[in-house]
Amino acid sequence: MSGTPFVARRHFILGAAGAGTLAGLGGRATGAAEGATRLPDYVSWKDPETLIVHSPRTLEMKRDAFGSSGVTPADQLYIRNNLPAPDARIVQDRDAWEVSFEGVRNPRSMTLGELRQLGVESVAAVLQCSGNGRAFFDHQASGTQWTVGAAGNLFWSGVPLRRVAEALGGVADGRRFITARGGEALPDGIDPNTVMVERSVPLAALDRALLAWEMNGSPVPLAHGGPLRLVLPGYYGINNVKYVKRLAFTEQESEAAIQRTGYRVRPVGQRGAPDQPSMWEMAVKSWVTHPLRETENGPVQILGVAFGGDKALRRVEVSTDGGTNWREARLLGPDLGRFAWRPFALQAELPAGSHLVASRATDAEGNTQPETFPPNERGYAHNGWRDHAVEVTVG
Ligand SMILES: Nc1nc2c(c(=O)[nH]1)N[C@H]1C(S)=C(S)[C@@H](COP(=O)(O)O)O[C@H]1N2
Ligand SMILES: [Mo]
Repeated sequence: MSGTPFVARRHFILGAAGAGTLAGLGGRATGAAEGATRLPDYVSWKDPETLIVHSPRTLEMKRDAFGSSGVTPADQLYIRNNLPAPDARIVQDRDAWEVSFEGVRNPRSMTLGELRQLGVESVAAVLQCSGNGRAFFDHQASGTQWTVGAAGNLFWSGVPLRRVAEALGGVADGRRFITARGGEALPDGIDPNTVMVERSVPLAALDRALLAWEMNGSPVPLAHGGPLRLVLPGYYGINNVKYVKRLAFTEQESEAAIQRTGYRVRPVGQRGAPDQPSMWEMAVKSWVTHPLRETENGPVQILGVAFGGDKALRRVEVSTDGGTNWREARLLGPDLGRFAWRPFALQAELPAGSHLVASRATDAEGNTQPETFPPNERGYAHNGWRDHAVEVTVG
């Protein structure tokens, strides 16, 4: 990479990628030469240089912003809100936040202050939107055109949900799902089921569910679900309900549209229905984060991130010739556990010309990312390695 300072190259990418511009929303602007990126007020504390603003409720992290130290800084983490975030007053007195617990033997509400006394655990986990990679499908799936940046690796701490259930007499008989509802204010005059964020996951997830009040060492920011968020390591983002207000062990899945028909994997052209697979456990995935477009002739460190999803990560391989030859990459830093991602590096020599640089991860059960991933109506769950590869030109 001699000759080209990293910063200069990065700015080239920023300009070429076309940072989203939102007029009239207020918030922080970069003033930098590549054009102002305006952040909505509720996320004005984020780093505009590292984010693409798709809409006021959907912010994506730029591909060149993923570092190689394993954790995603809060101010670079993507944002996905189905509804406007609640008022900032809810994080003024965090310990007063109340959650109602149902489907336990002794149902009642508990405050965050009480929950803190029940127990505490910490976990590193990938948070990834179901539609991360949607932009790589050819069928123009509706929804935000995320490439790789609707994902991050975070440290969470909070109380294991199992401890809370135990403190409330245990899960009631016959309950098969954990159902969590977000604390957003709902518009008047319409059926709540059509708009509310309420998700159900199988009760088996109780062995990993955390009610988290801390993210990366700080109280969970409102934008990321503070004061309290349900964290389900290994499950897609949608199940990680922010500002959780009601937590119920239920016999059936939620009747909310976001559960019944939303986040269902089905063939292109079909409507969502409850008998189709729900976006629950994540699959093995990886992507290259450097180099992305151009690099100098000579040795280069190919960098990226890889994770097993619901399973631990076993290995990641890199190809610089479009998938003909693969070499195992080195996993960097500490193993942060089954649900975390791992940065990887491979030193390569890239001769002048054009190279398709790809990565391909394998989980602990031997599942490897496929070369291609079949389209589905809403463009969920893409982990095909070819579409995630980058075309690098060496000058
Ligand atoms: N209450 C609530 N929880 C929510 C959402 C939401 O809109 N409201 N969005 C979900 C979706 S689709 C994703 S991908 C993640 C995004 O989390 P983040 O905004 O903290 O990155 O939160 C999930 N939890
Ligand atoms: Mo999402």
